[in-house]
Amino acid sequence: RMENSPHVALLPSAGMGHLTPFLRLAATLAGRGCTVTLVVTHPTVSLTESQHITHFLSTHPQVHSLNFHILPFDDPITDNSIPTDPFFLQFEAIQRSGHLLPPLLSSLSPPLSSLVTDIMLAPTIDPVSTHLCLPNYVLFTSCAKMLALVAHFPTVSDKGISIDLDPNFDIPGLPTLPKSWLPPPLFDQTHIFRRLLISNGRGLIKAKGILTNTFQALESETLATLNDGKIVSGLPPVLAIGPLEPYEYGQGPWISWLSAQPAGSVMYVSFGSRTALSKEEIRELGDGLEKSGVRFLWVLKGNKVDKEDSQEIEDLVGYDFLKRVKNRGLIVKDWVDQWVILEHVAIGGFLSHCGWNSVTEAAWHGVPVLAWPQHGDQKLNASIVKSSGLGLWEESWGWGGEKLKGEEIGKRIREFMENEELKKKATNVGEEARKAAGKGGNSEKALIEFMQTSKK
Ligand code: BUP
Repeated sequence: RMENSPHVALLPSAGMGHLTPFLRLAATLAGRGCTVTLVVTHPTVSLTESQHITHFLSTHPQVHSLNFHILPFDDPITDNSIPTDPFFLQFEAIQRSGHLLPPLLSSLSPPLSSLVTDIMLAPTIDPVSTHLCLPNYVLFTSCAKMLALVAHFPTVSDKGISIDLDPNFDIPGLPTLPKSWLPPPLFDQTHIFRRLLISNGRGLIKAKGILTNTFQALESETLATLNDGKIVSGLPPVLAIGPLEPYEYGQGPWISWLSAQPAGSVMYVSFGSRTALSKEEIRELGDGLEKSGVRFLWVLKGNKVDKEDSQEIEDLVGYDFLKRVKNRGLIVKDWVDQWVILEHVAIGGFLSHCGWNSVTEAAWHGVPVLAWPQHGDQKLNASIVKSSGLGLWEESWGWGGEKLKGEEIGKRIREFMENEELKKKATNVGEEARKAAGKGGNSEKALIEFMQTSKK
């Protein structure tokens, strides 16, 4: 342990998109001599989360863990015909259990120096950190543009500004956004996502600092505006510390298949850990991949929550399809190590929902992204993919692919995989990403700054 090193407790919320950056930061801080405690929420929504936490703790014996048993919660607003997203319910359940944290956290030894918490805990953590006299840092797991939206949105709500009529949306100090880029539940006054986003925005301002998994070269304008106090006055300093790197590299049967494919020939297809396409969307995407003529590695999900995902690949895509593409496509349903896949020389592109972790991972490896946002922050993320040169985003595809046909998908995939100009631009983004996180880079400096202020 480093002399005078800080003891940092990390509190992730729910879903792999939130957990992954927390585990990466935990390993990074522990590797740099900090004492680290991971607060483990019970129960988790997905099996993947609990498996990753167990595995992480067993391979990082130097990281301590603290069990946090949350109180069960059912959304009273839920209309039975539209079940609320189980991850949203979990965010709210964690927020409602915040009062259980002070006795747990104050029992730790050596005493804590700071907390690093997920944005979804922001409203609940302020009384906790005040009570324990501990500085709280938010680790924001999406892009800086989404952070700007979260910081600004309470003002929209306070002023009763209607966002329904104007086709555009303004965040002070930033270029106007088309309203269609915002997460759709923001337009529903009663939606749990809107309620959470507003309370998170109010909580955010009380943090000591905000760490984000992005890097200067990717979002310099937004980061500067956030730190100028233009978006909301009193916003704590925003430190870009990304892209966060993995703590281990997994293997799987897919590796031998990938290794048999020519360099740059394979399209990796994944919509992240919490998006399951409908049966029709799966059929059209399969048709598109087939028509594109390119090789592909497709991570398929049949259900939002893995515990409820029991369908076989063949049931989802059909036996005939599997037979037709067997020489150039591999479809998997198990968890894969996406980082290792993106790193592989056979990969030439990534058809992605643009979850923020996926974007930062593609950026690191300089893999061109064909953006196909599905919900939440993903259009904002896709806009960065496009503006940075990391990839292409066909905006007319909208959210998901309700009306999209295989023909169109296939044509785009083929054009995208042949785009040499894009490959060069994505390679440049990769160089910037690795420079930022590497020794002496902006992100490394910001991380050291965080560790030093945490020590005091
Ligand atoms: Br699926 C899958 N293997 O099989 P995002 C995902 N991942 O390593 P999401 C795997 O999970 P949110 C798999 O590399 C990334 O680190 C992937 O996070 C990894 O999207 C993470 O990309 C997924 O942010 O989360 O899952 O939709 O909605 O919170 O953005």
